[in-house]
This record gives sequence, C-alpha cells and structure tokens, in this order.
Amino acid sequence: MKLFYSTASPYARTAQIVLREVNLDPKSIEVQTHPFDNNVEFLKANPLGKVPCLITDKDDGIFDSEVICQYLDAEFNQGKLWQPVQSSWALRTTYSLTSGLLDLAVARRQEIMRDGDGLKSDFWWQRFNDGLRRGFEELENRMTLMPDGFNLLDINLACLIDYMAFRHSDLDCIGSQVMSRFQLFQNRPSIKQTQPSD
Ligand SMILES: N[C@@H](CCC(=O)N[C@@H](CS)C(=O)NCC(=O)O)C(=O)O
Repeated sequence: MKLFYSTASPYARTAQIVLREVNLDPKSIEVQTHPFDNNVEFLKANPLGKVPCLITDKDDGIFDSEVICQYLDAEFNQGKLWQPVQSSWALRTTYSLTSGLLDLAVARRQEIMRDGDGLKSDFWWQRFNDGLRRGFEELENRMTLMPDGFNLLDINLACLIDYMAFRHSDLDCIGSQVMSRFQLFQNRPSIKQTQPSD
C-alpha cells in the first residue's frame, strides 16, 4: 500500500493521521510528493493530480481524503472512527462543513499566492473570507452535537484548525467551543507527528 501526500496539505494529513490511528506503519506506506511534480505512478492512480491518493495492495487507486480515511478505518479498524459520525445526518453534514471550510482555506491560500503574480481578485478574496466567517460560526453552533470519543470528524477538525494557524494566522474566526473540542485530542501522537510544514 502507498499513500501519496504532501507535507502542507490538510487533506493529505487526515489520511496520515488515520494511518497512525489504525496502527499501520507510516514509514512503509507514505510517499512524499508534490502534486505539481506530476509523478507518473501518482497521476495514474489519481488522474485529478491531487493529494492524498492511496494505492491499495490490490493496486487500486483510492481518493479523495474522505474515501481514503473511511477505507483505512473500515479495512484496518472495524470502522470504529467513522461509526460515531456515520449514524447521524447532522454529524455527516458537520463533516461536510469542515471539508468545505478546508476548501475555502486552501482557496484563500491560492489567492494569496496569486497576489504574488498580481492576479488577486478582490471579489473572490471577500467571498472566501465571508464563507470562512459564516462557516466557522456554524461550526461553533454545532459543537453541542459532537459525540463522545475521537472520530473521523475530529480528525478533519484538527487538520482545519492547524491549517488556519499555518496559513491564515491573520484571521480570528475560530470559536471557543471549537477550540475546546480540539484541545481534547491535540496531543495525540498521530496529531503531533503530522504537523503541517512547507
Ligand atoms: N477534495 C480533495 C481535495 C484534495 C486537494 O485539493 N489537494 C490539494 C493539496 S491541499 C492538491 O493536491 N492540489 C493540487 C492541484 O489542485 O493541482 C480531498 O479531500 O482529497
């Protein structure tokens, strides 16, 4: 099995955390790549050219991060990390909210990079900021729904919170309930060993 990841990708990090949580050996599975390197094996497994991408022992390509996390959990952990989320549409929607916030945070990062080429759009900048503000407000309101025990939604949440600190420390939009939830598990080895970096 191979997991293609990049060290700055919050989506790839969710899969890296699950690898560790289900007691697989990351050293023998993780392959660091940059999506822009266009590694041939990686592009064959994921024609979209995005990390993360998993190649299974049967040589099947699996993406995106949500499917990889559920695959690893189902195959190697009896689905214990997804089970608390799976049974509730509200929690699954909260999972989608964290994924959507990651999409906005990554898009905002791309807008910052485009600024270097003089291509920053004021319209999209405002739209990403507004989406992040509204989305984090909604996430704060949903924290009362969170189930007991660490689960795949917590993993998405951890990657989101750390990515905001990594790329968007100028924004102050994370509420106290979200931070309290994060603090419950931020010291897990799987979280500490996978901090984002350039
Ligand atoms: N929905 C995808 C998003 C993956 C994604 O956008 N990854 C970024 C890195 S953060 C990437 O590989 N971008 C390269 C590109 O878009 O060409 C997932 O959850 O895996």
